[in-house]
Amino acid sequence: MALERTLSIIKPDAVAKNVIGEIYSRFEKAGLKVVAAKMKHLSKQEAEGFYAVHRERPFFAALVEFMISGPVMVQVLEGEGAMLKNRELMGATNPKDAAPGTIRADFADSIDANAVHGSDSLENAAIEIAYFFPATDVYAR
Ligand code: IDP
Repeated sequence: MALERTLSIIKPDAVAKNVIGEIYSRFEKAGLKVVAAKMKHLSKQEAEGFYAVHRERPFFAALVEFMISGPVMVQVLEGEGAMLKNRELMGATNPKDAAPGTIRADFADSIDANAVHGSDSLENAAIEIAYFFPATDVYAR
């Protein structure tokens, strides 16, 4: 497996629940390293830009409103197979379908407020990392 980087966001619901540390602990136990991180309250424009691929979906407006409802924690995770490993830790988009022990099964309340974002391909990971972090703010560890 190759060393990869992926973008993760702890969404406003999970930040409000005060489980940033619990989620970071899952990353670390799975062998993923945090190589960049910042807390940020997204503007409407930033959230719309980040989720631009979903612009035509019926849930787009609600998704943007949710993502700007409070601060988020944005991080770059690095590790062997980091993109898929993070997706496995997250669980299915709808927490009702998420496997037991996944982040969404344990911390998410609904498909709208589902605790975490994770890049779904390496191509998107590169785009999403660059959306939030200049290359100089991502650290080799
Ligand atoms: P993912 O976050 O598991 O990759 P995507 O399909 O990329 O899922 O959708 C992005 C986000 O949009 C989801 O995390 C969820 O918050 C929201 N979303 C997706 N599908 C629905 C839906 O059917 N209703 C409401 N919100 C949705």
